[in-house]
Amino acid sequence: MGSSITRKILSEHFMGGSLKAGESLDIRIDQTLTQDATGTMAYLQFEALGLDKVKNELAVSYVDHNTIQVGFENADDHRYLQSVAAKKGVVFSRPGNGICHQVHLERFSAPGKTLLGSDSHTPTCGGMGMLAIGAGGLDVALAMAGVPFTIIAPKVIEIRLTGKLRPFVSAKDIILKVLEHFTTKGNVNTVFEYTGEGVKTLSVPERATICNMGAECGVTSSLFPADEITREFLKAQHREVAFRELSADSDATYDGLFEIDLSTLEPLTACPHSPGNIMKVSELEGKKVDQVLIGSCTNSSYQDLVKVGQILDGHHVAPGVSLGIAPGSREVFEMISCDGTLTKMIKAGARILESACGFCIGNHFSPSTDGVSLRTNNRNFEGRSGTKSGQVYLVSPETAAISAITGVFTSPLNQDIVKSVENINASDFYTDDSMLIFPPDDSSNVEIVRGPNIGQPPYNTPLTSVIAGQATIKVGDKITTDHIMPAGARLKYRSNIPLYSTFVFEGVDKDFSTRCSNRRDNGIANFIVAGYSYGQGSSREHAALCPMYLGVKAVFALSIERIHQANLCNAGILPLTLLSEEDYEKISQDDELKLDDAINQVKSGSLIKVTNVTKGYEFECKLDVTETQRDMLLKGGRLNQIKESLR
Ligand code: MIC
Ligand code: SF4
Repeated sequence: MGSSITRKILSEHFMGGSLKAGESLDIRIDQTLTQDATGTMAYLQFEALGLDKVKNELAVSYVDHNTIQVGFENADDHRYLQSVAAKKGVVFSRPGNGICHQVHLERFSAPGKTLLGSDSHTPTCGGMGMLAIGAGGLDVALAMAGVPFTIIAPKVIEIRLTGKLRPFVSAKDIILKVLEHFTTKGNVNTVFEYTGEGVKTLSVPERATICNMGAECGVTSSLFPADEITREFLKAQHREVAFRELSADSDATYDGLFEIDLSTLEPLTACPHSPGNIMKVSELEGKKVDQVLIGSCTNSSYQDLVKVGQILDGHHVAPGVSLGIAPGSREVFEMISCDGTLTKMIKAGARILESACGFCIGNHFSPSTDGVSLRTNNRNFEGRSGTKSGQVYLVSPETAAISAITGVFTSPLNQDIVKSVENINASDFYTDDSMLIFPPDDSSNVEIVRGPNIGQPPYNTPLTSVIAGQATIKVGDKITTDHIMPAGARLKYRSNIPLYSTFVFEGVDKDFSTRCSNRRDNGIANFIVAGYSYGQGSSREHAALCPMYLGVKAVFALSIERIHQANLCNAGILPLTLLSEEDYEKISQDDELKLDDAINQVKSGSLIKVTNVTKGYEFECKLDVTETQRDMLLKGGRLNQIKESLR
């Protein structure tokens, strides 16, 4: 029986457990990446492990999320990150060098390697044939310490591409098609592996766009083969030496198949407020647009921006539209500035933004009240843009650029303003690594700089035998980590857990945090009750660390997304799955819930008995965790567990 690429990479990195889908598997991590918003906590946790240097092949620390620097906090974080990188043997990518996933794809990705990143879009490098996985900061800190990473061995779904995209239809439309089919729910512990003749028609950056947004389906990763196109990309990046061919065996077996004929695709959009709400752009034709934003780790490659330049050339942004463009990396920025693309953009009236996450994380460029914003990024969760009533639609760069000119939703296929676009694949990138700082061999004189924004990683207490408390909040389905732990204006508090905690569930229930801390201070445990797909979206472990700080002891949900489930366990919060929708319906907010004999229940079983004291009944829920997670839950989290093992 032949192997998929996923199985091949997993076997090469096998460190323990089982490769059988659904079972716990430990793998070796070759490369790690962090970004500043999750990175400060990851390095504080790495420091807490007490190691002199990182132990994995390559660790890179990027600064791309918090580059706004209003107040001292972001700059404090940057200084800490730069100094701790030098001390611990980590490559530091300075602010301005670009978005982590774009820069990593360009400068470090390599076929057949594993990459663990403290950002949910780490799978972007799957476009290079790399098994790239997003995780919480602590898991990345442990990977830097050489500790194997535990996953649930994934199912592998084949996504077979046939045909060729028509001009004006792009990679973004492929992944939106995938999202339409698979939706944002129910794809945990799965890898999407792309096969078929259509693969050969896609460049590495296009493949990366597709892998990037697999994260929105909730999969562990997405993967393309490494072929001649990959070799050409690496050669153009002056890194052909990193190339290795990688393909699935001809008789490889998969756990499912989805076929897409690329030649039949048309421009698509994800409507508010979920990347899974897919419609054809043509169905919205003529709807007024207020804002257009092009960039983010999904669509900011040289190839994307050259197409945008071609569309904007000789035209002007409509009077009712504000257009912002953020090149994904300094390399892309420099290239578009030399080839005339940037001039076309400026002449068209575009506002040129820094090579950073910026608008995507709600750091700036929030739309007006009820404003319609067309964006090329990957997430359109309610409020993420910084405007609760903002209507964010996710589209391709082609759709975004043409709609910026017309001022209304315009399918690039149904217009005669721009006759053609050419797909330009650079054969020689302007590689310049001068914004990467490589760590010194001898770091004994390096001082780690800690400004007042740099706090300490929080610790939980070991599990107690009785956990008695209240359902402090009850929420519905698809609660994202943006709901739990807002970013945007609050992002600068990532390194200060006590302060950041005051904003937990801010946009959902602004009194949540006060209610929680009051109960915690009175010895009452807090519980969160939720529907399906709780914790979807980002890898931010703050969505577990801050609730932990507020005294949340368990989450009861109909299902919990992979990275968030791991973050909850790392924080020592019980991730409990409700067995039926009826069980979910029966619990009301503020009900008193009690877990008796919790230590023995967690030690021994997968089913946990809970009493609803207020309503006077008992129910069971599932504790679906690995043995390591069970142990960390007992010890009050991963940091306690690991520190004990290092003693
Ligand atoms: C996101 O796109 O939601 C983020 C911001 O990049 C997060 C990481 C974070 O919250 O810092 C992610 O995707 O993991
Ligand atoms: Fe940055 Fe947005 Fe990509 Fe997250 S999704 S890494 S915020 S560009």
